[in-house]
Amino acid sequence: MLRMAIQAKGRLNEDTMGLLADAGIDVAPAKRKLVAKASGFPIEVLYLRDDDIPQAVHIGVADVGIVGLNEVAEREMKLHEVMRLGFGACRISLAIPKAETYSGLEWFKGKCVATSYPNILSKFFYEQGIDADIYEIAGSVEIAPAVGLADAIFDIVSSGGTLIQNGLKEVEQVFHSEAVLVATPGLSETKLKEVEKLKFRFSSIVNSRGYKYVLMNIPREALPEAVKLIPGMRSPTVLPLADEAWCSLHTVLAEDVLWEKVEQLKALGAEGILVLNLENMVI
Ligand code: PRT
Ligand code: ZN
Repeated sequence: MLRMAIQAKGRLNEDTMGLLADAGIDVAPAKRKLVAKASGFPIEVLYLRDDDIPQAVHIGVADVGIVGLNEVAEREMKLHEVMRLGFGACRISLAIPKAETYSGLEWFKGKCVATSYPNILSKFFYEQGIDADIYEIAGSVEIAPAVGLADAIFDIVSSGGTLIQNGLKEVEQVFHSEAVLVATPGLSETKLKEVEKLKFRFSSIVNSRGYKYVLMNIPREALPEAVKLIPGMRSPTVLPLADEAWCSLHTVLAEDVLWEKVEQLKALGAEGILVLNLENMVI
C-alpha cells in the first residue's frame, strides 16, 4: 500500500481531491484526522501543510506526494518527479514599487528583497551576479515595501491582482510552478509498480483536460474534406447511417480550435453536432 501526502487545506487541496475522485480513488476529506484510508486504490492519504510535504516524501514518511514545484525547489529536496499535474499554476516573480523606473536586474544591487522563498531567490541572484539582501518573511510579503521592511519582493503571482492592489509591478518572472506528483527516491519495486498505476490513472485525466469529444452527421461526399480538417488522434471514426448518403463522424478536438473547426464542418454540411466532455483519455 502506498502512502500519499497531500495538502490538508489551501489552494491545492480542492484540485487534488478532485483529481483523486476522477481517478476513482475515494478518500475522506481532512477533518480532525491526519491519515485517511482510501477505497478504489491501495492507498492511504496523509494530510499535511504544503511546506511539510517535500520533507515527508524525502524521508519516506509518505511514498508519494502532491505539492507545488515551488515548495520542492525551495526546500532543495532531491525527489523523484513522477509527473506534472496541470493545476496550481503560478510563478515566483520579483516585483518593485510601481513608481520605480526599472532598468534591469542591476536595479536589485544593494537592495533588500522580502520573500518566503529565500533559497530560490539567492540561487537566482547568485547565478545572475547580483549582490542583494534577502529578508525572509513567512507571510504578507506583498506589504513589505509599503511598510518600509524591504525595497522589493519575490513572491508567488498568479493573476497579478495582489501586486496591483499593493502598488507593485512584476519585473522578473524567475520560477514557474504547478502541482506535481513526487515520489521518494529509491522506492521498492512493488511500490514503484503502484506509483506507475497511479501515474497511468492521473495521466488519462490530465491528458483529457482541454479536449472535447465531438460527433456529427455529415454528407458522405463531404467526408474527404472533413477528415482533412480534423485528423483526430489517429484519424476520425466514421460510422455508417441508415441513409447511405450520410455518415456519422466522431473525433476529439482541442478546446482552443473547437469552435473554428465546428464552423468549418458546418460549412461543409455537418448537422446534429454534439460536443461532449471527456473524462479520461488513455493514450
Ligand atoms: O497551509 P499551507 O501551508 O498548506 O498552505 P499555504 O498557505 O502555504 O499555501 P496556499 O494554499 O496558499 O498555496 C499552495 C500552493 O498553491 C503554493 O505553494 C503554489 O504552488 C500554489 N499557488 C498557485 C499559489 C497561488 N497560485 C497563489 N496565487 N499559492 C499562493 N498564491 C498567493 C500568493 O502568495 C499571493 O499572495 O496568491 C497571491 C497572488 O495571487 P494573484 O492571483 O493576486 O497574483
Ligand atoms: Zn504553506
